[in-house]
Amino acid sequence: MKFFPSPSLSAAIALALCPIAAVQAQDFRTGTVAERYTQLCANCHGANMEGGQAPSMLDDIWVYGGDDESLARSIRNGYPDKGMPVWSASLPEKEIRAMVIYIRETRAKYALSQTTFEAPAGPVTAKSKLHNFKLETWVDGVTEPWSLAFLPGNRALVTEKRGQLFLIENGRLAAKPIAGLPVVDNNGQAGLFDVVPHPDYARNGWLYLSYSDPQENDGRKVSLTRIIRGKLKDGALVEQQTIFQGPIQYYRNAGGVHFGGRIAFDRAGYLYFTIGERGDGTNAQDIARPTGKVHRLFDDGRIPDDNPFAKDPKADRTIWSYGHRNPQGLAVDPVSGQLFDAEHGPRGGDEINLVRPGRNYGWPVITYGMNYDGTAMTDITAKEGMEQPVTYYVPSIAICGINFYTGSLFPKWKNHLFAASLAAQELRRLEIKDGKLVTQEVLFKNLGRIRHVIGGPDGALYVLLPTRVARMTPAE
Ligand SMILES: [Ca+2]
Repeated sequence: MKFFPSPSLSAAIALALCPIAAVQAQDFRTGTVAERYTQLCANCHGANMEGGQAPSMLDDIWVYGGDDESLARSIRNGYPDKGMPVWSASLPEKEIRAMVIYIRETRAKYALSQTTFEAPAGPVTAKSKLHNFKLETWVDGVTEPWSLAFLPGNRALVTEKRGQLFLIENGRLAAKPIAGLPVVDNNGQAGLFDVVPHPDYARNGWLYLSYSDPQENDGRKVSLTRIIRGKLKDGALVEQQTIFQGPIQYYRNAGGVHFGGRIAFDRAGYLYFTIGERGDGTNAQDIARPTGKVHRLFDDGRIPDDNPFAKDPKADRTIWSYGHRNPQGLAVDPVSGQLFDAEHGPRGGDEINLVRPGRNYGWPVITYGMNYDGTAMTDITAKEGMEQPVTYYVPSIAICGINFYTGSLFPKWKNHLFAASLAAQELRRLEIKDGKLVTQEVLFKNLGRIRHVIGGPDGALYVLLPTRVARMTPAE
């Protein structure tokens, strides 16, 4: 961190401005991180981190290092000879971690305030590192689209979170939704989620859907992510079968949060899907429960014998991996065959993970985030026996759908991972090699919350915005 880069500033002056003795006598274990910043840091670093007696934390000049560990060390140990107090005695480690997250958030907000983004009504043309591209509306008039699936014959299906499935034929949205869908809990974060065709759809016609299934338990309205499959016939979903339904005791309050809901098939034809921890992190660490997990089944719902907990009588045998918070992205690398998830973290700490069988992804024991209300959660970001993410986002971008690009319109993007984000309204491109992040870039942002991104059979990339599906094609 860069405290007092000018050695000419005397310690005596700094001490007078930042009364070390007074602040260190207090205990700062309660309150939000923003309140703590105002109490302890604003006097020297400025009300908005713009600097004052101590340097700005908004620019990119760091005398003592600007990475997370350097920031934490500077807060912990201070630079008493330069007037920066030692905070280790009065701030627990988790509060120091929360302050690092808060500095990251404030820097990101400031960077955004210094940038102007056009929000044009018509097509957008943009430059990026490997390809320039045009983004234009493909299908308009959808409400909170959650997923998109391409079918043979210039057809596609789009789910709306509110519980409707629409056919798109030759780029035209059908007037009426597909009939015969199950009743969906669409309150809060609940709704109709993914639609994915069977890898052999052309032969068998199976479509897989995930949704929040409403039930009653002890007179309470509850819901949980359920997986079904069915076939399209005469504008209706027929021959419906349940592929996965969790035990009623693990259903949680209807509406509510963290349903997961993404589906993916791997190259061998296994079906994977995600269920979020329903707002209770302890669920994610309990392998008896389906919540906070990635699951693996055969395409007809049978449980493979070689699932990691298939022989454990106390476990939910469908579990593939655990310790997940709210995974709304799931995709298989077309080159390595490896499975990746993207999950919403708390405030700061969204993750992309390489998902391996039986592994523990750490939530809520380890996280790079803090509580939404700005109180500290933990300083533990790594632990033996728990997996580290491929990459994480502080501040959170609210990462959502992910997909690898396998088309040919953008040859330099082939096999790269694309990630949608809701809060930051960004589309990201990531290069991942051997499970490690090589590089990533933001392709565009501020056209609205992005729920998902998927390549089409024409090689274009399709992006789900709040009321439309946009199509990305190469531009000069
Ligand atoms: Ca994790």
